Amino acid sequence: DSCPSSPPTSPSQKCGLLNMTKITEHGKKVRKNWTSSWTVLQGSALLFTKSQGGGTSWFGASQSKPEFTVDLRGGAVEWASKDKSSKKHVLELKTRQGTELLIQSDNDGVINEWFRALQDSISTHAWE
Ligand code: I3S
Repeated sequence: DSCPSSPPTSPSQKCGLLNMTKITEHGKKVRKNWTSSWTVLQGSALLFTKSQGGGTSWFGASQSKPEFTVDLRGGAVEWASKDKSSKKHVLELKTRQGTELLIQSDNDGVINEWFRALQDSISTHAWE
């Protein structure tokens, strides 16, 4: 229901508002910069767009270009260890391209759903 434009039968389609920061880019550590991003999972692609003025609607997101896209194929997702962040409910996503991201929501139900969706996408698209 948070992704009105996607077919209800597709498990790897999900979107929502999450906090996100890169921690590594092309294998090099980068400075954290937490931003609130409208996040869209489409098959093996994870898209982040800047959320504008607290607007969380799909309509608003579909009009802004993806700020950043991650290819999940060959990647891995796990719960971030305590030393990675002081925040609660943090996922660590590693891509085959050497990018590491932290993804966070204050809502544990929300982050659990994303954990499952990302795992599902990674295993579904593993052999492409
Ligand atoms: O892993 P760190 O360095 O403790 O991460 C914190 C910093 O990035 C901090 O910003 P600056 O030190 O660049 O001003 C952020 O405001 C914090 O949110 C970061 O820590 P958390 O634990 O929130 O991920």
